[in-house]
Amino acid sequence: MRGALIGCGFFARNQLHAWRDIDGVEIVAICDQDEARLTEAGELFGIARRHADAAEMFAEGGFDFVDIATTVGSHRPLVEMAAAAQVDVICQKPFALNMGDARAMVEAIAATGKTLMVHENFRWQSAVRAAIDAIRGGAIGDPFFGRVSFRSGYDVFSGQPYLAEGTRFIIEDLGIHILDISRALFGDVDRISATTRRINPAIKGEDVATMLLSHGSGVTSVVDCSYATQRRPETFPETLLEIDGTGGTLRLDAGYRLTVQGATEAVRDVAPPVLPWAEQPWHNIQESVLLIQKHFVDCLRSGAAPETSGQDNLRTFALVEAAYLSAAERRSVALSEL
Ligand code: NAD
Ligand code: 89Y
Repeated sequence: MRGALIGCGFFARNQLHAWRDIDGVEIVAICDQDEARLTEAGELFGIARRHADAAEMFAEGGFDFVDIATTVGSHRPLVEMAAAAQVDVICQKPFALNMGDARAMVEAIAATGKTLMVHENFRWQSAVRAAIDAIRGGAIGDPFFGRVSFRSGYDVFSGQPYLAEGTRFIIEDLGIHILDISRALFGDVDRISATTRRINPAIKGEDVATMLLSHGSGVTSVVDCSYATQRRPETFPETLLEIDGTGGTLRLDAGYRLTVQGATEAVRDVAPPVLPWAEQPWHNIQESVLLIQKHFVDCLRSGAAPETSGQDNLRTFALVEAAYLSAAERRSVALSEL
């Protein structure tokens, strides 16, 4: 399976490492408008075919799928180029700038019969996945309450300076993952209510968001995110969980400790492995990159739809849009409004 990757920036390095770890996959071409980044990635991963222009790379062809690892502004034109070239697509989050673009991108790939998956990797973190499996397996009966929480003071701006520049920050960048985990645990959402704050005066967008979700399943979940939380130990980039069900309770606590109290009680260390190319504390996210990319390849081979297909991700992305609308208008928002 031959792939091409567009966008050789901060995060793409993880994706290139992960592709190298998957049997039967080779990245045969890379693209970046920034010459220095293109050269650095090409040298590091031994990829000779390098393009400054994505249109030129698609015109030359020679690959089965494209991995779009650029920031959100370029996603729609690049997905549309991939549709015209009839290749499968994996695209980074946030998928789109708005719902209209997101729907158009899903339709463009659907018309080709190819696969479109959003790189929505947090639900693939092994600790989070252990909790999802326990809930889906009925370990605590039917859940009725969940708290899905990400609170940190980690400096994400030094590696990703653009995060300080946008008028939208934490919901669009990080909350999107945490909302997606809530969907993976409790299903789709009917209504959301959100408040936001900016605590860090050096950035333009909100760095605190607190969201209340009513799921169609009857679960109420609280999704809370902060990059303004100074605490020790620093838990970046862990998502913590507290879930009550009709038959017990589940907690994923700091330090990757999973406690399930159902018919029996079990406490497990679900810490992710540190892959040879990974570095702490990012190893948790880095392992999930390998797992989600393996899932993409498995789906291409079997013909199954990926868990976070473009179509599926419309519902996570809609939560982001609805949360901003709720915070701006100080009211709860039905997802049917979007
Ligand atoms: P970055 O700015 O460091 O890198 C993006 C690269 O894309 C840059 O080198 C830029 O020159 C290149 N680029 C932009 N438009 C292009 C185009 N049209 N053609 C060719 N090259 C182009 O950004 P990043 O921090 O690597 O983030 C990339 C994406 O990954 C973002 O959407 C971000 O939200 C996402 N991300 C995801 C995770 C995760 O865990 N899933 C973590 C970090 C970042
Ligand atoms: O961009 C973000 C992401 O997707 O995961 C963590 C991050 O790098 C900073 O919030």
